[in-house]
Amino acid sequence: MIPTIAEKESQETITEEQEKIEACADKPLFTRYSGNPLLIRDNWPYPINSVFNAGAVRLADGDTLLLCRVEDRSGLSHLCAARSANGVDEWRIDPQPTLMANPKEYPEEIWGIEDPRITYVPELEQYAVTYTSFARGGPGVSLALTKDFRSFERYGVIMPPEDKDAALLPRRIGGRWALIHRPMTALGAHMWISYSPDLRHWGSHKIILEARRGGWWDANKIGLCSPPIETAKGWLMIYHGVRQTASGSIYRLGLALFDLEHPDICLQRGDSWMFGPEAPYELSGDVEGVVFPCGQIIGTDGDTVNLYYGAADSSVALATGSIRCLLSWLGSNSNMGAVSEL
Ligand code: BMA
Repeated sequence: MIPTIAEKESQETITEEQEKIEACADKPLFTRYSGNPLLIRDNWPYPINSVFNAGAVRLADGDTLLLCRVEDRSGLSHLCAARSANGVDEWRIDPQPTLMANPKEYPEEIWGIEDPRITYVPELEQYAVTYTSFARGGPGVSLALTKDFRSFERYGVIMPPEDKDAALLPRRIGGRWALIHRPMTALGAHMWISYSPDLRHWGSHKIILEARRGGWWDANKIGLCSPPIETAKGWLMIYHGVRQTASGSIYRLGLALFDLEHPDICLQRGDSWMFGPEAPYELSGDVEGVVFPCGQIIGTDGDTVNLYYGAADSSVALATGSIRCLLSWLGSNSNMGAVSEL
């Protein structure tokens, strides 16, 4: 039987998609930008020790904004925005810190603020910035809302110490806001989800992904990297796993997929890590052997992922991947049996 035009077109689309997925097999999941590192201490308009672990977002005017963690020469961190038209070079860096710790009003920020993640929330028409506030009692999760990265409405601590690596989902799930975060408990450092009606009161806490044990690359300590990516197949989460070795920790990246309407349900988790410290700027710096993304920008094709990551706690670098390839890799490299090993 001769296929109708509609059948033929849909067949062609399926074949094209299949070809694109097959093309993933020959490529690394993330490719480093040849001009890495993107931002280093010497680029800064004022004296600092280091710049790393930046949140990322595309602004309404098309600019890429990186909200960088900047460690000053006292050792404490603040956040500073860098903007660029192409997300790669010609960065315009705020001449002064964009968001400073304010320990007078927020004592939990006494030892600085670190590692921001940015989520644009259409319902609020604002960006939600979740960051680590370094209190005497340890790191906690704080939240601030902003429209323009110039003025911020602080909500203060939303998860008390010890907790970090948090990002808000961009929309309510079942009527409630959802936050992914990483408290430390007697059981270890696992990823949790919590829900809130108003971004201030949080409950219904639940573990969504456990650090594995023993010899695994992600044994003992994991945490969300950049904010979850919403795909047709689920929330795609890039997370870091820490391997403790005799000569220090290695921070590498893994992938997991969670149900769209039930983000506490893990659908797939990669067995192996898919990106780790290899380049010279990742292997040497203030903390060697660290890749630590806090943000990504999805390309206008809906598939390209520009992942911005801190390298060795000393610079900001960029690597590019494809959502299609990440999902296809997960499909053939995941083992749900490894999720619960506690
Ligand atoms: C983590 C965080 C990150 C840092 C990493 C490696 O615990 O503090 O900010 O990049 O350690 O030092």
